[in-house]
Amino acid sequence: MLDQAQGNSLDIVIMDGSEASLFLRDTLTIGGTAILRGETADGPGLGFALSVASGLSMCPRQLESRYLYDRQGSAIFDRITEQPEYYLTRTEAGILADNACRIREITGPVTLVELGSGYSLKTDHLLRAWLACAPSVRYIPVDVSEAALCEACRIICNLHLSARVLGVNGDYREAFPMLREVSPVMVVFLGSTIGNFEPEDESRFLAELASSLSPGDFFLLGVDLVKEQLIIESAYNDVAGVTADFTRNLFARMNRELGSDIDLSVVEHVARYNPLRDQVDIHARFARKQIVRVESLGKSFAIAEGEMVLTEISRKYHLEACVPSLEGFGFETEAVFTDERNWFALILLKRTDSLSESRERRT
Ligand code: SAH
Ligand code: AVI
Repeated sequence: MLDQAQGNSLDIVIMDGSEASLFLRDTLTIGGTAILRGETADGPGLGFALSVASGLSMCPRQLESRYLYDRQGSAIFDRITEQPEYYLTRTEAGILADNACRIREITGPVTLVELGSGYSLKTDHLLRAWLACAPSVRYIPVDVSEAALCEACRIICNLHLSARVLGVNGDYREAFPMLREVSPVMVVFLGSTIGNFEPEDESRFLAELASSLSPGDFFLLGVDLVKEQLIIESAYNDVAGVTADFTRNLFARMNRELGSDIDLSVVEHVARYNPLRDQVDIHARFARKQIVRVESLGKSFAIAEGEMVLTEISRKYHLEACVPSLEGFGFETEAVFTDERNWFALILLKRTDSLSESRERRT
């Protein structure tokens, strides 16, 4: 499939092993912008159907949060970031604006690989800092949301003509094998998106990331810090109801893609902070009984009146615990940047020379 963007041309190709690696080298050395559609991209395949069927069979029922981000979901998330109650994006953007040049001083001219990049809006602070020091920058955004990824690549290639951009449309892990090839690299994971993982998934992710990086590579991680309950809860219960639309969109997506016929007016958004677990639990509460049909699998699920389906968790962090825990995966801390209220932190880590020592420290 060939998609023509204004300015640079935007090739959309299907990723496959050795071809992908050649393509990667070409795009990043010769220049231009391209998107690789990975095997885990959300195509018309069975992925969403299987995930919904598996999640609705659980007790209690829970859905995978990556499916919140189709075209509509990414656009709604973008509106969430503009809500007055949602302090995360604004605060992290301020920290990046203040510290991007310092980060570039520490890392040198590394390739930037961004996981869950969305529209890459905050990343512009990093791209500008990189371009202030060198004529070009290599940037690899990775996202399951094809719509957000394509839009981001278009904007960046129009804004920064010398940037070499390769979008990877798929799961975060799909980019891990290419990290060695593009080293020296800084993996960027912003927005506190790491907080959307269950703790055991977070540990697996960090271990895999550390072993995919080469010694001396960098990892820039954004984390939302524990703070007053009311401030956190308000961020997930904005008055305009945009976060509620975000939750509801997961079920609208089932109607669009799975052949279900859910009455969206009965789906209520419930977001509560659990201070014992330092996390926001986001549920869809069904005000009336509904049958969720997954046509391609020939399965139906009866959701009872008042039943809650977990759609997402958002964990919050204590710096004092988070930094040593990250170091236990094979990173050393280069710098920690926060805002004046200490609401959010950007942690700059470097992959240590050996992983075995850190594994021992972790166990
Ligand atoms: N980094 C941006 C966007 C955060 S929203 C910011 O800080 O504002 C989370 C992003 O991660 C979305 O764009 C979503 O599509 C993407 N995402 C969620 N799960 C993913 C997964 N498993 N693999 C790749 N991308 C994922
Ligand atoms: C992407 N992620 C970090 C957001 C968060 O704050 O956990 C997702 C979100 N869900 C509802 N509002 C925002």
